Amino acid sequence: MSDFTVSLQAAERFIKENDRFLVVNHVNPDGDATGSLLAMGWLLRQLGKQVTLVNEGPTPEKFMFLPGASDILDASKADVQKHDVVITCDCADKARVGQIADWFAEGCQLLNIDHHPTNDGYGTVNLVRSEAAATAEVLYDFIQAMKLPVSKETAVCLYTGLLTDTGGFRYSNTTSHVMGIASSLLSTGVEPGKVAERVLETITKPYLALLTRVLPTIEFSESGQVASMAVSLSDMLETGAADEDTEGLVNYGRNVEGVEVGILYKQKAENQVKVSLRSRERVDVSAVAKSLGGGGHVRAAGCTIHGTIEEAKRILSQKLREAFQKGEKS
Ligand SMILES: [Mn+2]
Repeated sequence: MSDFTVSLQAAERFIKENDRFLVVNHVNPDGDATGSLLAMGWLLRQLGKQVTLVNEGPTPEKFMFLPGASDILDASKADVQKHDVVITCDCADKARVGQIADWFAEGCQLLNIDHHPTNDGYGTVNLVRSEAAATAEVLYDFIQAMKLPVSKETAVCLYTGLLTDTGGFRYSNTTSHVMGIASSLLSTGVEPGKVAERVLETITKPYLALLTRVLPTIEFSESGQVASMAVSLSDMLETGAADEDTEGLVNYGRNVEGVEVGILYKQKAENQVKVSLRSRERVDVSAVAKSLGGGGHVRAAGCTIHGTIEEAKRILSQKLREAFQKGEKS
């Protein structure tokens, strides 16, 4: 029996043996985090369980069309409810849940469902498959293993997770397994054009305002292989952009021909910079991020640097020089 099959069975027991669940995802939730959270909610309700779904902040507007999205609590506005049984979706480590950690009772039982290679196995039960394109893929396999039907509500949530974490079925994680799952989700009645329109195509005016400020900040390394852009606190404030509006900006640099690594420096506070890294085919950016206390995937990762944007740039340029040297040796 494979390790993953053992984990599937342990996860099934975890769900069957408990009745009241707190389901959470990571700070600044993306399509996979939100889709998995909601799909887990639908799965548990289908089994007659009591469910509380919570985000650290508000659910991003573009995911509000997902069935059940209006039931997700906003932890920044709700009273803390302590829970003994917790399920985390799409969180590589416990700290990724942010302030929601306050909702975990001491010694709580925790089921960790994820697909990040940097996942540190912090759960009581860990259902983690790093080859999966999305947590939604792991969750679909889990529902299949439990021999449960996939409702249309669950399907649209899972489809959104697959669609966003594969960049619209374009990234190298788009396997035949992913497409097989997508196909079976469509057969429940999911409308792919509508989902793509909502989560991939539609942009907000603050996003456009932010983009016009951030594109001119692009800088290329001497070799032309690294392209970086920066977002300051005032850029966010003056354009009225939300956190979710910075998503995808990093790809503009990475997509320039000849560029291997794209970086976005995003100032979070006077002395705190969130760094997003994307690579094309050679550099393992999850290793770079991990060496700076962050994590992620080989082609998409991130970390937080305590310092100014200029200090973060110096640290990253040193780390990337080393990563390129490693990439050339292997
Ligand atoms: Mn994910």
